[in-house]
Amino acid sequence: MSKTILITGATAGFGLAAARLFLSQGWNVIGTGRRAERLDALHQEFGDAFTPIALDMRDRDAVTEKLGALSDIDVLLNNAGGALGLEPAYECDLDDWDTMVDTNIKGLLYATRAVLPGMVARNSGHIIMLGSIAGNYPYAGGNVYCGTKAFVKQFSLSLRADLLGKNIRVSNIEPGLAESEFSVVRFKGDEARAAGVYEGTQPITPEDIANTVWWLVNCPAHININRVEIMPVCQSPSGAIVKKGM
Ligand code: NDP
Ligand code: 8X3
Repeated sequence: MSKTILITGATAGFGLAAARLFLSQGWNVIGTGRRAERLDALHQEFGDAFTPIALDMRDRDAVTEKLGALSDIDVLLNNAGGALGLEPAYECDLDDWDTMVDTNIKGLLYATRAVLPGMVARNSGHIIMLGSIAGNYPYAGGNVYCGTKAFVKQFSLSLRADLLGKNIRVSNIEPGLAESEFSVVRFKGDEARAAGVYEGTQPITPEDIANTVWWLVNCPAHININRVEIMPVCQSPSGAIVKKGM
C-alpha cells in the first residue's frame, strides 16, 4: 500500500520539490499552502495521488480541523514558513515579526499537534522539520527569523524526548543558502534584490532538500537522524565578527 506524506507549504521551493519527488516514487502526497491555484495545478497533474488543502498555517482552527481530520499520515514535513525583512531589530516592522512567529512557530505547532495523536495511536510515523542554519548561527537582520528557527530546533529535540519509547522519528533539516522563493518573499517582491543574494554562488537547490527528506525517510527504521545541517560548499559558518575602531 502507498505511504502518505503531508507537506505544509507545497506550493513552492522545498515543499514543492519534495511533493514532486515523493509522487514520482509512488507515495500519496497531501499538500498545503495559501495559493490554491498552485495546489489545484498539482492535483490536475498527478490526480488523486495529490490531495490539495488550501489553508493559512496561521489559522489555528483551520489547521486543527483540516489536518486533524487526516488519518494514516506516515510522514509530516513541517516546511511552510519564511523570513520577512532584514532590518536591524530597532527598525523592524512588528507585523513582520508577528507573521514569522505565527507561521514558523505557531503554524508548525498547530500542524504537529493535529497529526501527532494519529501517529501515536498507530505507533508509527516521522516528523521532519525545516529548521535552518539561522537557528544555529545569528546574523545581522536575522533577529526574529533566527529565533523562530532556534525554536524549531529545540522543539524538534524536545519531541524526541516526549516520544521516547514510541516508534516515531523526529528530524530537523537545517539548510543554509538555498535558492527558492525565500528571498523574494523576504524582500517583499523585490526580485532584483533577491537575485543578488545568490549571484556568484552555487546555492542549495529545492531538489537537494527534497533528496535529504527522501534519505531521512528511508534510513533504517531503528535509527533517528536528529539534525542535518547543510550548506553549499561556497558557504561556511564564519564565527563571531569583530567590529574594529569602536
Ligand atoms: P518558499 O518561499 O519557496 O516556499 C515557502 C512555502 O511555505 C510556500 O509553499 C508557501 O505557500 C508556504 N507558506 C508560507 N507561509 C505560509 C502560510 N502562512 N500558510 C501556508 N503556507 C505558507 O521558501 P523555501 O522553500 O525556501 O522555504 C521552506 C522552508 O525552509 C521555510 O520554513 C524556510 O524558513 C526554510 N528554509 C529556507 C532556506 C532558504 O534559504 N531558502 C534555508 C533554510 C530554511 P503559500 O505562499 O502558497 O502559502
Ligand atoms: C534560510 C537561510 O541563512 O538566509 O533559513 O537564514 S538564512
